[in-house]
Amino acid sequence: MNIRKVSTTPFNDQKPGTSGLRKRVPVFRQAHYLENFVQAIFDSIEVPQGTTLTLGGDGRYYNREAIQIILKMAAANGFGRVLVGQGGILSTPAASCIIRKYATFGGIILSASHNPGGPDGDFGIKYNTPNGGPAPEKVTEAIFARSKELTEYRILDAPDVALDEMGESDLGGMRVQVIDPVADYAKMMEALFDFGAIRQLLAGGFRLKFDAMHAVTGPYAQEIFVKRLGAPAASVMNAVPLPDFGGGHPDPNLTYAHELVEVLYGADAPDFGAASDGDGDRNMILGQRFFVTPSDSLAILAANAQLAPGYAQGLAGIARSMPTSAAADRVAQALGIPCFETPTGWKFFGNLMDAGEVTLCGEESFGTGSDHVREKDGLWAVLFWLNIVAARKQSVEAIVREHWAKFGRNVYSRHDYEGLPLDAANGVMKHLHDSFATLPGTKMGSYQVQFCDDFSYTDPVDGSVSTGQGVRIGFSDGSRIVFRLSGTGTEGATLRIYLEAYEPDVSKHHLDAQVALAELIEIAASISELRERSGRDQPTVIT
Ligand code: VG1
Ligand code: CO
Repeated sequence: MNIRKVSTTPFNDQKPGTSGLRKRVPVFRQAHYLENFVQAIFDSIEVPQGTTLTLGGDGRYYNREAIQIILKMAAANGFGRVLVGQGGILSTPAASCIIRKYATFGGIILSASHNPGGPDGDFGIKYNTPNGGPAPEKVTEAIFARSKELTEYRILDAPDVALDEMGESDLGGMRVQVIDPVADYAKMMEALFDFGAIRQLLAGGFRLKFDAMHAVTGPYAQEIFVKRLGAPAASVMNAVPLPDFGGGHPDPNLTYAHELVEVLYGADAPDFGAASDGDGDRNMILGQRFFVTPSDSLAILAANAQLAPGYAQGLAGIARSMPTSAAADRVAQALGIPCFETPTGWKFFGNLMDAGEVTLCGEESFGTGSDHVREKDGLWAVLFWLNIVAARKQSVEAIVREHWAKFGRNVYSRHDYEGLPLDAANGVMKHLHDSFATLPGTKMGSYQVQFCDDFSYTDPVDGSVSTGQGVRIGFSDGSRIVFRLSGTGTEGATLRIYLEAYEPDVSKHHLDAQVALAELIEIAASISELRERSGRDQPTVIT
């Protein structure tokens, strides 16, 4: 066995963000860049000799090269076995499923999620712990600290491993097991949902359209929707994963999934539409000419959970990220179960799920999931919705409207300002902080500011504290504006403005969210001085 110790110097920018380290492909392709970060992971997690690692990615540009490097580094760092998805592919929720099912010593997932791919696109890497979830902050901080002091990394000198056929091979004494990326995951979905009822729904003429956006979920969707549930092959569009996602932006929202949106809002629209992102953990749910806000989706799944076999015994609790609307809180209250509010990012849900405190989790950013894995899960959410539609025999729109009639509507929207100069974005956040003393009590149109703060979270399980998680402006009627800077972008800054107003009056539930939130949108612009500071008067993306 020929292990090479390669001298290196640290990079100073390997700080993981909301979900792992994300950089442009050319950054990752610099000599030693990926290797340094992988060595920093291995050094921080103290790999037990001979243990097993899960490895896979969303198939984006540079996935294959990175997998080969990581395999050789795993062999040189004492792993005894690596489970790697065929072709180097594993969706994020499937990777979480594999880590848990085979009790591996965590896993490395290669993805920049919804960010575009290609030679000049984005690439990303993150470590998931043995519970299957994204490493918590104390682990990512240790990785970052280690990355700043590395002087060498270890890698095996060996030819590349064949990844396209399933089976086992030897790599310098370490076993490489190429596994089916879909089978274990599909089996798990079958155990959670009523496939018989969904099959019947589809056989009865209910039409489904799923957009895989040329990203990782194509093969998963074909296996589950077409093969196991009997949907026509044409139900899955953009089903072939491509390293550059066909030049698209694999983010399942009304802006970037416009191809699907046009179908669902067109003449002869199908009954149900859905899309997932680059790595398969996000979901967008559409009815015929109807969009389900992710915050509402979480609340509706919670309210109807007992209709799915996997959740028939009820929910222990619900957790949502802070900027997600309080629609789920109302359901939790009605069910008499706890509801937790965590910072943005799935890594904050892990402890709550491990402790058995919550069953369902969700984020406004098209992320929903449960304790079946420790990641958000796009296809899981789609199947959950199909299960509910099959059981209730109602359209998506009817289910949402009934929900609003019962619980009231948390009217919600997020406005993203992408690619802002760093100075302008930081200036907006500083200005908001500087206004904390004067804002409370201020009247603005029909609203009055009740409180403002910068959200901080104390994990109820391990007591760890996370500060600076977003500026909240709360109004006396329960409406809310939240300002946050994105932690997943790779260029400039992205400012996210989250807007929420509660509307109990059914006669106003038909209003478009942008109309219903118009006054709050203006207030957000004025208290942040966003237009003056950035020169922008329109968001890049509205969800
Ligand atoms: C965004 C979302 C956040 C999500 C994260 C990772 O982070 O807002 O809710 O957990 O992406 O999702 P940020 O810091 O850019 O707001 V994914 O599908 O990109 O792994
Ligand atoms: Co994702």
